[in-house]
Amino acid sequence: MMKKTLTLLAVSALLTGLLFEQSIAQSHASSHEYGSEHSITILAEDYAFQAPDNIPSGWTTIQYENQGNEPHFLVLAKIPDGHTFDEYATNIVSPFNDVWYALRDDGISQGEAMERLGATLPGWFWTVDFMGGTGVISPGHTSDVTMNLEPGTYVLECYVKTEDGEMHNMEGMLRELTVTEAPTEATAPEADIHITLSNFEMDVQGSLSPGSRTVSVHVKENPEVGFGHNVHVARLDSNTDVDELVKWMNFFDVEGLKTPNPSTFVGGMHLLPVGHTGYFTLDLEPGHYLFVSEYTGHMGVMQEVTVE
Ligand SMILES: [Cu+2]
Repeated sequence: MMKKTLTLLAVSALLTGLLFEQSIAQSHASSHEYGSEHSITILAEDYAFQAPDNIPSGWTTIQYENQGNEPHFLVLAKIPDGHTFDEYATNIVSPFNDVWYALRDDGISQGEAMERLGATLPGWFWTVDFMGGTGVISPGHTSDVTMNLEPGTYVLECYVKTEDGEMHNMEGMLRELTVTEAPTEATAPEADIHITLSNFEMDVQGSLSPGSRTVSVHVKENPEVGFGHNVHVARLDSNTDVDELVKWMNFFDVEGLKTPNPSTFVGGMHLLPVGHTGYFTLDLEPGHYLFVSEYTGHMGVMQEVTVE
């Protein structure tokens, strides 16, 4: 009996040693190979994010799972030095909500809404760096996005609206994330579809055939007025009204970004700074897709794509 126990211990020690060596070999390999990744999971619920509080800086893959019954996205906003998460909630999210209520309840025009935002947002809002995130993701869907995150204090946010027209960030989808100085050794993934966003065009190039794709999104320029360009990927079916879908993408439209989602949203990349590149994965099936920007889609920053 004693001998058997010892033998088992010896085998177990040997296995542990082997596994230990293997894990060293693996972490060594994954740190240096092209395309290695550091990934975290963020869950979206109605209406909260489940997410870590601290993550390392550098290339980060976020597996974003929408476990709610409503569409959700993820915005990563990097707060400028000297400002805090609480200030972001009070001085930025609240004025947006006030202007949204004026659009919804008082019928002000989109032009008036922009003017009011200009008058009520603090000057430092325009120095917030939007560092990516996901496109709108349908309930039950998952999206992987990869961005290069600099150290700092970030806000995780979703401002899709409920059926009653309440913004999700006001309902609880607003959370602080600290990106620490410690770097990951992950590198950028290799893309097989390339999107370039400029004024006012969305250029989509690459392997638009069925399969698992990695899409790069590069922001070449941003309009002087507004918030910039992002990418949302909607799968179209035979009765999807593309004009209505583009209208839905506009936050400032009274019916815009309001639950329920008018189409199945399967991926995308949220606002990035000019000159930056982010990545997202996409499982393409034969059919029709619309790649569309939220704030600038109705100005032409979109492309319909057919996968044969
Ligand atoms: Cu949401």
